[in-house]
Amino acid sequence: MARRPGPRARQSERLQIGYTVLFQVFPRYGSVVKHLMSTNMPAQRPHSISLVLPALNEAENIASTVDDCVQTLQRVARDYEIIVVDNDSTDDTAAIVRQLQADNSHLRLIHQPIRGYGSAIWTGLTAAKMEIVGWRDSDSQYRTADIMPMLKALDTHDVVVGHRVQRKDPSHRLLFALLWNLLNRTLFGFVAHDMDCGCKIFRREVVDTLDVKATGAVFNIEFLVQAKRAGFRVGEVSISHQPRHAGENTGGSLRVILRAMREVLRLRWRLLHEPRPTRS
Ligand SMILES: Nc1nc2c(ncn2[C@@H]2O[C@H](COP(=O)(O)OP(=O)(O)O)[C@@H](O)[C@H]2O)c(=O)[nH]1
Ligand SMILES: [Mg+2]
Repeated sequence: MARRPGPRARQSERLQIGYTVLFQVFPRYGSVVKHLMSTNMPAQRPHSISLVLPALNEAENIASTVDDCVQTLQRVARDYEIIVVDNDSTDDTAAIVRQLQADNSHLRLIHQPIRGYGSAIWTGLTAAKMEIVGWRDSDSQYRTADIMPMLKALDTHDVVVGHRVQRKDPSHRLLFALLWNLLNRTLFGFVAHDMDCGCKIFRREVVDTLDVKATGAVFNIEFLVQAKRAGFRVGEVSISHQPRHAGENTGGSLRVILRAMREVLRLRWRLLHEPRPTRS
């Protein structure tokens, strides 16, 4: 005997019909509503998620970032963990995380002795225990709620990268990003529009398959290039971006930029000789 749909299913059916009518009559407004629905509604199939937060001297941001993560992960995940990876911050970043741990057993703190954005993220990813893994920067530039449409995109992709369509960084950073993306596209072919975006999620199989060696900012590039070489499907979703309100940007310093240029050329050379990662 056919079972009557529950109230949740009926509500979702009504929304779907309403949306279809709206889309037929006003295609433009329909697509805006579709976008809002996909970003505001919790994912249909909750997953278990590990989110890594690399943090270097983020005392002013870390509590609000962790709170932002908790708000979203509680809604979309069956189980979750937030892993803050700190590199001997000279401010109170680690002490604040320890205080927050008293109220949240899902929050972990890892000390990574080797400095570097990439090594911090890789340490967090390899310590992660859940089915879906990802990272977001722990400054205030991202909204964790943006991972909702990214989770949906994981239905058809293995790796989902955020795309900061309206990136809110100083103009010299935007110019550098343009040249940087051009260089990477020339060296590795197209992988995603915004390879450096500090918000990415993927299936755990990706971490188990790859061995990403870049320890600094080029980690973003190597991670995606290696994922593509291994045959993983890389997709992207538009996300929001805010100016940094507190703490210091590290990505725009001349030292970081020069190191990134050197590292990315080395990466190109290394990949000529390195076999493709194989999926188990
Ligand atoms: N653990 C760790 N985190 C880092 C390091 N460098 C940067 N971060 C973090 O990585 C994120 C991105 O850094 P940010 O300076 O905002 O980069 P930008 O937005 O590209 O200028 C922030 O959450 C930083 O705290 C590092 O060496 N170690
Ligand atoms: Mg930042």
